[in-house]
Amino acid sequence: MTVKPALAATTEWEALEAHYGRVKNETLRALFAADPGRAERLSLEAAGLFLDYSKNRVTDETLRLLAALARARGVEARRDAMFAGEKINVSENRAVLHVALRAPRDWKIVVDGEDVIPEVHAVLDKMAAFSDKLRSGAWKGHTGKPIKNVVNIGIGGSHLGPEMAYRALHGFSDKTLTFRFVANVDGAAFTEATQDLDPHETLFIVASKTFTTLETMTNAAAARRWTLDALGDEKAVAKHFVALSTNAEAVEKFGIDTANMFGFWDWVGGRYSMDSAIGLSTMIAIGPDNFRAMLAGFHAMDVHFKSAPVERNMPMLMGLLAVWYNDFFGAQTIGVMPYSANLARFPAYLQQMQMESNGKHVDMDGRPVDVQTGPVYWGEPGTDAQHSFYQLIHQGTKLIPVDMIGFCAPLSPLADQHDLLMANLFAQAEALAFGKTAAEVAAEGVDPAHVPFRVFEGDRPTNMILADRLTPHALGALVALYEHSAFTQGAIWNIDSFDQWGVELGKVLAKRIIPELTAAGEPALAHDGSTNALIRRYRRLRGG
Ligand code: G6Q
Repeated sequence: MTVKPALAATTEWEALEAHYGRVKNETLRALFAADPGRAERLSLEAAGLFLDYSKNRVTDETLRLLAALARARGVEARRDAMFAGEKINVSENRAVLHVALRAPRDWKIVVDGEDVIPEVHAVLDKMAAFSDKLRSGAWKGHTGKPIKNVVNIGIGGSHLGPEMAYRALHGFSDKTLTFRFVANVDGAAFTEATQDLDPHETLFIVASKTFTTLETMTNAAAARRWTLDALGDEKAVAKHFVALSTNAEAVEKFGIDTANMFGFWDWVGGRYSMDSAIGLSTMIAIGPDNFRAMLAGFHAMDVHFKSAPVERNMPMLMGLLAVWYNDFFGAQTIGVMPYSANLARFPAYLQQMQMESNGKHVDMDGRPVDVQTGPVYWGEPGTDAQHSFYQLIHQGTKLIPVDMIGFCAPLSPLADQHDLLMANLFAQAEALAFGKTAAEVAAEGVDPAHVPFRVFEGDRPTNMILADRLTPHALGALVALYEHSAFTQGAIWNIDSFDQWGVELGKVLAKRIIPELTAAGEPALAHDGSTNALIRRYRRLRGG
């Protein structure tokens, strides 16, 4: 394998640096005034999504240089390697094939000599059969009652996607069923999720790729006790527990019949797994047809990402703009503000996807990276966020590029309110970009002493993403857009976006402390002084 040159020393990076020096003080007011065709030229449609990226601090030259950077860094070649099933997750020696999870039956993707598409569809068919049975009431609990409650137990990649999708697609879901999502090992999470549920009518989905994760296994054990305390028969587990995992042996050991296990593969990363078996709760909620529509949305974006040239490639453009702000403007974060109450958990979902993927300090060859990598992603739905932290975005001293997401048709019957929502969305992007000058403030008759407080500098960049409606298809396309944007960023930085050693460490460390909290007597503690004192304090005060 050829070792890539350090990024900052490449011709393309140096060209961007020089260009940044020339354009950093260009204003969006001036760029728009000089170029009536800007909005039309700097926007595009793909997979049912519309992206207006004209309110970014870029010129045509910036975009040309960013595209040149993408080509020089081999983004397209790495993308093709991913679609071809090559082991581009080098630190784990694994293929990266979430794109296979939504590929149609007639696709072929070969990993280690085997076409994975038939297996993908076999699992989807098994999930569909199970979902239909559960939704129709044909799947009965141990005492013959139909299942009314579905509790997904999982954490991280086995939780955030299902929870996000359930809320996003609530309008499409079966309202006779109750869904709960338990992740935290804090017993309050399990207790509160189950306190009003009847064990006779409750199904637990234990979602864990490894089936060894402390939080999930602990909550699954609590669920098992909760079920057996009420039903009093080991055999009840078969009717009240299913598993989503790659680890059949551990599933069997837990006591779940592997007939009730829905599998996936090591080439599906946790944060890229909401469209694998991990999406079973989503499929039960919205039904197999809607789930397949969601997969079609993902796939439509995959096809676009795979085939569009860099300059017209929506995920690549979003990824390149993220690099532009992160590495040249020194922006530390990217805000994501969905103007949709249903997308309340979308920023949290994206946080994991982006930050676990690109929060890396060494490149693919194990050398320290020489530029800043993954930005912090964060956000909240608008309009709520406008009344909390938008102040800092508008008038603070930090540059925060913002992705704004809206839907043209409402899901709610309160259509007038949707107009208010969208008016706010467009107004915020306009205000962030163009601000308000001192002259404009003064012209409103404001006391001259107060004018500075009311000035908005503008030039706060936004991407505006619009879809027709928040449907399963649109959600799939939106998630895939961000997956491939993360991919593009990682390829530019030449980092492994698909490992997560930082998560693995945490999984190991807690195991050492657990016995020290509960052991009888005074255990010998060999941590640092701070950790030793915290453990002793906790032991003193932990109560019964
Ligand atoms: C995702 C991460 C991490 C993982 C959880 C749960 O990419 O690896 O968030 O999903 O730690 O892991 P299990 O599914 O194995 O329980």
